[in-house]
Amino acid sequence: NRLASKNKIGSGSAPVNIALSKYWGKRDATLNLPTNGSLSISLPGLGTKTQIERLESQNQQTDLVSLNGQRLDQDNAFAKRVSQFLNYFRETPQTFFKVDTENSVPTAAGLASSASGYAALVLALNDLFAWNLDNKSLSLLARLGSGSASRSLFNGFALWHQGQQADGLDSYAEAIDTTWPEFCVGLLEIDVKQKPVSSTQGMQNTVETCALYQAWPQQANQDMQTILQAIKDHDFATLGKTAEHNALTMHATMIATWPPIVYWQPESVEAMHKIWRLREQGVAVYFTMDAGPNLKLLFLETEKPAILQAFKQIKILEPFKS
Ligand code: 2P0
Repeated sequence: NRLASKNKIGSGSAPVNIALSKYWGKRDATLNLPTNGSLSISLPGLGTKTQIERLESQNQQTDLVSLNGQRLDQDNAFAKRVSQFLNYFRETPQTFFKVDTENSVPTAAGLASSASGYAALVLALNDLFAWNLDNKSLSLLARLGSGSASRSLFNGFALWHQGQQADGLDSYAEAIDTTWPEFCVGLLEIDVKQKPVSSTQGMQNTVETCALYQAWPQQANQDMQTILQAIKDHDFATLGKTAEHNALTMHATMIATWPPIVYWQPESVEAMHKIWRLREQGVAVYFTMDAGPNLKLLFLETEKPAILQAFKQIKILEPFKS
């Protein structure tokens, strides 16, 4: 019995990741198969810790899902999505789970909590059921929970292969075998409230209504290759330029969706202009943005003093060192 449980409680933790070349659009919405590959860096110290156990009581007819110490109602959107994912793993229809999730990032604010969330949940399931799965299999399973979660099993740079197969078994992420200890990411939080349009819904609307979207998959795959090479060469200028252009191209497709998806706030645009001014002054800093108003600044450790001076409220994260 492959589902024989060895451990009473399974636990797992995973970091958030920031895509340098983005995932936006699915060719299969059930399996979370993307229209293009993507590439990310994970952030140390930010992420999700999850514990899972099987509920033994016969009277228990639902999963029990908690987020940051608070039990969620059954009809809560987060709890429903977790339960739906757990349907893949029930030994019988009567098997229910207790899931406790702690996020060290604001949930659903464009800081990729679903990525670390489903990666941590898959690691917790792997522990509970004593599967001993390899990274590829863990990544495939995490992808079924949330596309970007496929990239959150790794500590450094990761590349999620688009894949070609209809069954999705070739669409998983792998670590990029390079360290770059000087590479920094700064979080510029503009607003951490729940976003108005979920990524899942937003990308679906973009695929369906945005004429510009036609150009996206090819551009994104090309950007991914350029950034992969730049990481191997430690060529920061090429990485920064390509990542920023990639993010703005993705946001252009969002804006050209109907109804329009504009995650930016006025302060987001203000910060962009500030970054462009800093670059004119010779500071090598670039930005990327996801499905929210916050900016993630990309720079090397040598620029840290200039960044701290320009952005008082920034949270600087150095990469994983090993
Ligand atoms: C990314 N985002 O590559 C892109 C950039 C947001 C903008 O992956 O429907 O939560 O769960 O597969 O992974 C966010 O989308 O979407 C995301 P689902 P997901 O990081």
